[in-house]
Amino acid sequence: MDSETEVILQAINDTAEDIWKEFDADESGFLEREEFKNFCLKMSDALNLKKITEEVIDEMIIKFEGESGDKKISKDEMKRYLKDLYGIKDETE
Ligand SMILES: [Ca+2]
Repeated sequence: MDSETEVILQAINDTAEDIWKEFDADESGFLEREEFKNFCLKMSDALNLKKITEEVIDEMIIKFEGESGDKKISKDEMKRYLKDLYGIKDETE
C-alpha cells in the first residue's frame, strides 16, 4: 500500500467517525433508516443534488449494503462505500 492510499484510508476512517458522531443519534453503532435518511439529506444539501425521496433512500441503502442487507448501515459498509468512491480496493475481503 502506498502512502497516498494510507492517507486516504485515514481520511475515510476519520470521515466515518465524524458521520457516526453526528448521525448515530441512538448510539447503536448503525445508521438505521431514519438516521441514514438524515445523513443523505445533509449530503444532498451540501452537494446540491436532486431532492432525496424515500425511493432514493431505499436505493442508497441497497447501494451501501446490497439487496440482502439488514436495512441499517454499519460503519464498515460506510467505509467500503467511501473506498469505492476513491477507487481503493478493499484488501480485507
Ligand atoms: Ca443508530
